[in-house]
Amino acid sequence: MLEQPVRAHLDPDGHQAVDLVIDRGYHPDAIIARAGLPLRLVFRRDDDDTCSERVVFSSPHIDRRLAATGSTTVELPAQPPGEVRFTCGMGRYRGRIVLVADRAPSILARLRTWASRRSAQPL
Ligand SMILES: [Cu+2]
Repeated sequence: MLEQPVRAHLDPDGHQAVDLVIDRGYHPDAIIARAGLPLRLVFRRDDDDTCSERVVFSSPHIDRRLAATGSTTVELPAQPPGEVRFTCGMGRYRGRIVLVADRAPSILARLRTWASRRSAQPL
Protein backbone atom coordinates (compact mmCIF):
# COMPACT_ATOMS: atom_id res chain seq x y z
CA MET A 1 0.00 0.00 0.00
CA LEU A 2 1.30 3.42 -0.92
CA GLU A 3 1.21 6.02 1.79
CA GLN A 4 1.70 9.75 1.76
CA PRO A 5 5.42 10.51 2.05
CA VAL A 6 6.47 11.78 5.45
CA ARG A 7 9.06 14.52 5.77
CA ALA A 8 11.86 13.94 8.27
CA HIS A 9 11.82 16.45 11.11
CA LEU A 10 14.90 18.53 11.70
CA ASP A 11 16.23 18.83 15.26
CA PRO A 12 17.91 22.03 16.45
CA ASP A 13 21.21 20.09 16.65
CA GLY A 14 21.08 19.55 12.88
CA HIS A 15 19.91 15.94 12.95
CA GLN A 16 16.94 14.87 10.97
CA ALA A 17 14.84 12.00 12.21
CA VAL A 18 11.83 9.87 11.39
CA ASP A 19 9.90 7.40 13.53
CA LEU A 20 8.73 4.26 11.76
CA VAL A 21 6.38 1.52 12.88
CA ILE A 22 6.70 -1.94 11.37
CA ASP A 23 3.36 -3.69 11.11
CA ARG A 24 3.01 -5.86 7.99
CA GLY A 25 5.08 -3.19 6.27
CA TYR A 26 6.83 0.09 7.05
CA HIS A 27 4.78 3.05 8.19
CA PRO A 28 5.60 5.42 6.68
CA ASP A 29 7.01 3.61 3.65
CA ALA A 30 8.03 6.81 1.88
CA ILE A 31 10.23 9.42 3.53
CA ILE A 32 11.45 12.74 2.25
CA ALA A 33 14.65 14.01 3.83
CA ARG A 34 17.39 16.51 3.14
CA ALA A 35 20.47 15.39 1.30
CA GLY A 36 23.80 16.16 2.95
CA LEU A 37 22.59 15.62 6.51
CA PRO A 38 22.61 12.43 8.55
CA LEU A 39 19.21 10.82 8.98
CA ARG A 40 18.16 8.98 12.12
CA LEU A 41 15.54 6.28 11.55
CA VAL A 42 13.86 4.95 14.66
CA PHE A 43 12.12 1.63 13.98
CA ARG A 44 9.55 0.13 16.31
CA ARG A 45 8.24 -3.38 15.69
CA ASP A 46 4.54 -3.95 16.05
CA ASP A 47 4.41 -7.41 14.49
CA ASP A 48 6.20 -10.72 15.06
CA ASP A 49 6.66 -11.45 11.37
CA THR A 50 10.14 -12.60 10.31
CA CYS A 51 9.97 -9.67 7.89
CA SER A 52 10.26 -7.20 10.73
CA GLU A 53 13.40 -8.83 12.16
CA ARG A 54 15.87 -6.98 9.98
CA VAL A 55 16.13 -4.03 7.69
CA VAL A 56 18.51 -3.74 4.74
CA PHE A 57 19.40 -0.45 3.03
CA SER A 58 20.43 -0.32 -0.61
CA SER A 59 23.09 2.35 -0.58
CA PRO A 60 24.99 2.78 1.62
CA HIS A 61 24.58 -0.90 2.39
CA ILE A 62 23.37 -1.22 5.96
CA ASP A 63 21.99 -4.49 7.34
CA ARG A 64 20.57 -4.22 10.83
CA ARG A 65 18.71 -6.54 13.20
CA LEU A 66 15.71 -4.90 14.79
CA ALA A 67 14.94 -5.43 18.46
CA ALA A 68 11.73 -7.42 19.10
CA THR A 69 10.66 -4.92 21.73
CA GLY A 70 11.46 -1.26 22.10
CA SER A 71 13.02 0.62 19.25
CA THR A 72 16.12 0.31 17.11
CA THR A 73 17.85 3.39 15.74
CA VAL A 74 19.59 3.25 12.38
CA GLU A 75 21.82 6.19 11.51
CA LEU A 76 22.04 6.83 7.80
CA PRO A 77 25.15 8.93 7.13
CA ALA A 78 24.80 12.10 5.04
CA GLN A 79 23.99 11.19 1.43
CA PRO A 80 23.91 13.01 -1.90
CA PRO A 81 20.48 13.77 -3.44
CA GLY A 82 18.76 10.64 -4.73
CA GLU A 83 16.88 7.66 -3.46
CA VAL A 84 17.75 5.08 -0.81
CA ARG A 85 15.62 1.96 -0.62
CA PHE A 86 15.17 -0.24 2.39
CA THR A 87 13.58 -3.67 2.65
CA CYS A 88 13.25 -6.61 5.00
CA GLY A 89 15.69 -9.51 4.67
CA MET A 90 13.80 -11.06 1.74
CA GLY A 91 12.52 -7.88 0.12
CA ARG A 92 8.83 -8.24 0.99
CA TYR A 93 8.52 -5.12 3.18
CA ARG A 94 9.69 -2.11 1.18
CA GLY A 95 10.34 1.52 1.85
CA ARG A 96 12.14 4.39 0.22
CA ILE A 97 13.80 7.61 1.23
CA VAL A 98 13.94 10.47 -1.22
CA LEU A 99 16.85 12.78 -0.45
CA VAL A 100 16.43 16.27 -1.79
CA ALA A 101 18.94 19.09 -2.00
CA ASP A 102 18.37 21.94 0.39
CA ARG A 103 17.27 24.86 -1.78
CA ALA A 104 17.46 27.47 0.97
CA PRO A 105 20.27 29.95 0.24
CA SER A 106 23.46 29.24 2.11
CA ILE A 107 24.62 31.54 4.90
CA LEU A 108 27.35 32.86 2.60
CA ALA A 109 24.80 33.70 -0.11
CA ARG A 110 22.62 35.47 2.47
CA LEU A 111 25.58 37.51 3.73
CA ARG A 112 26.42 38.55 0.17
CA THR A 113 22.84 39.69 -0.42
CA TRP A 114 22.86 41.62 2.85
CA ALA A 115 26.23 43.24 2.03
CA SER A 116 25.11 44.26 -1.46
CA ARG A 117 21.92 45.83 -0.07
CA ARG A 118 23.88 47.80 2.50
CA SER A 119 26.35 49.13 -0.07
CA ALA A 120 23.43 50.16 -2.32
CA GLN A 121 21.90 52.34 0.40
CA PRO A 122 22.55 56.10 0.20
CA LEU A 123 24.65 57.41 3.08
CU1 LIG B 1 10.66 -10.30 4.63
